[in-house]
Amino acid sequence: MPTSPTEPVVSSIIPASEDHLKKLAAQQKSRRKWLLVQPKSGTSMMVDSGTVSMPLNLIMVATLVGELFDVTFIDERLGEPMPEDFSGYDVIAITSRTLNATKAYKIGDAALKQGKIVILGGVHPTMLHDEASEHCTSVVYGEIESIWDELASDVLLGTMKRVYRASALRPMHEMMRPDFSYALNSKNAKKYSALIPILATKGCPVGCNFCTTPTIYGKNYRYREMERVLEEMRYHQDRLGKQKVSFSFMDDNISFRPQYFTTLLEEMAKLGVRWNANISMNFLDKPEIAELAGRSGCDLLSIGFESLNPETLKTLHKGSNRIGNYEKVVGNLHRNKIAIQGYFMFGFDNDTEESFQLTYDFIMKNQIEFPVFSLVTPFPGTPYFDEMKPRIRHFDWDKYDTYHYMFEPKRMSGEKLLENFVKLQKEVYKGSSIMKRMKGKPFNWVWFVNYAMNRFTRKLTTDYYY
Ligand code: B12
Ligand code: SF4
Repeated sequence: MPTSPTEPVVSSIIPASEDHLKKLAAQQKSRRKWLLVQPKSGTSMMVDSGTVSMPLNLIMVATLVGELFDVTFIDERLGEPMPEDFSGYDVIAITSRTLNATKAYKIGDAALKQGKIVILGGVHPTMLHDEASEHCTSVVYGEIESIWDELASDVLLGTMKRVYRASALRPMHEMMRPDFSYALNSKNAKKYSALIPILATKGCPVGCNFCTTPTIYGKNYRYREMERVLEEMRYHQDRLGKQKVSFSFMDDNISFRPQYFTTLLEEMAKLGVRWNANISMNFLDKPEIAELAGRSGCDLLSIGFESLNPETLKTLHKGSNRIGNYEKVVGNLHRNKIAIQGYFMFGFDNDTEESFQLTYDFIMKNQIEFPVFSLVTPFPGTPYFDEMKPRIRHFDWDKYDTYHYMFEPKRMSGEKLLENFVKLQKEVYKGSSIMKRMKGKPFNWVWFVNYAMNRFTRKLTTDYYY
């Protein structure tokens, strides 16, 4: 059972200066050794298999840690084995989302038994720090950058606290360029997607009730100095010796500040890069924005349409989505050759069989290139989780991957929900539907995704989702 979040210990110490930390580290007999771990989840679905994206979160942790300590980086998703013996390390630091929390805890337990300092960070330990504390020495609440000085100083002095939580977030313009060598030096680095993860902004004030971002960062929206983002892009162009480098923005909602966003696009157009991002649709109904996005090298935008049911949208508090705008947004993007990864969720209390038909019709009519279907999943720490807790069928974190049946909706049985869910996916990804949806689209990786989804959905049954 999950524990509910309680007020954590707020870090109050005066932060040590960078110079002071460097001196402290230099005084130690040998540099402390950190093992940074990206665990693989236990889910049976296609989440951590095949090509995976480079884990920007852990790369950013490594970039900071590497300034003072020796770093070994293990990404289990690449098939890199976890050592059973941790004697070569002083600190084991693990990143975790809900879907790999069980695995993260197992590694934490093993390292604690061997007397190591274990640090857990990422969305899940942040949301459930009481639960996470049972499997580590310290939990880091939210981003590492805002508490790094204190954490580093405590590791050096051996005075670890149970929870590190910044009383104020650091301005994001100070963010260093992530050092990708930690990921790229792996002998299995070929399994990483060629897209380079990049971050321009953090936070999202929209406040959807199922999302962890507003809980962790509140209504806060921060952004980096534009020149730093562009400098990072130029760095990768130089490193790879080509102009057309593809970037994937990891921002929660990159377009929230229109002025910043449009200036960034104008600058990217000059650089000649390619890019994709998560975006909320609030101002994509303006044709000139879609035109600018296309001109700036955008290949694909990931949009959470969530539902075609207006009642459901109301319950999500997703004010940026207006069903009346959906077709306009899609048309604007398609006219500018931008493909759409459309996210659709099912299993809401207002869902009926008609919701599936409406979604199917919308996808087919509007030729959505890459539809992603998920089952609504209340993530711990969100208002939605608190609301749904009495009705949730299990607290098996391996199944919190948005592809498992979580609770029975009010207007249809669980069985009917899953039958329709499977049928919709098979229909959308059958050969003839792919040909209709992809007619006239450029031949690129989106076709391969459709092909892989066709193979996957052919064997799909409702059993996958229990
Ligand atoms: C971009 C993104 C994606 C991308 C890339 C993911 C990737 N490989 O990193 C894509 C589209 C592939 C994706 C997929 C999915 N995602 Co996603 N995604 C995000 C998003 C918007 C940003 C993540 C990010 O990289 N941020 C930038 C980095 C730098 O920040 P960060 O991750 O917060 O890391 C900082 C801190 O957490 C901390 N930290 C992190 N780890 C550690 C470790 C230690 C030791 C320390 C000290 C600190 C620390 O310091 C870091 C640096 O500042 C988040 C929302 C969010 N804000 O977290 C959702 C989010 C992580 N995704 C989510 C989900 C549900 C999914 C999917 C299951 C969706 C799906 N149906 O396919 C999959 C699962 C993929 C997987 N295997 O994990 C949920 C997870 C909820 C949860 N409780 O686990 C989130 C939180 C959104 C939400 N609904 O609330 N996602
Ligand atoms: S718009 Fe996206 S990032 Fe913002 S609160 Fe909603 S789900 Fe989270």
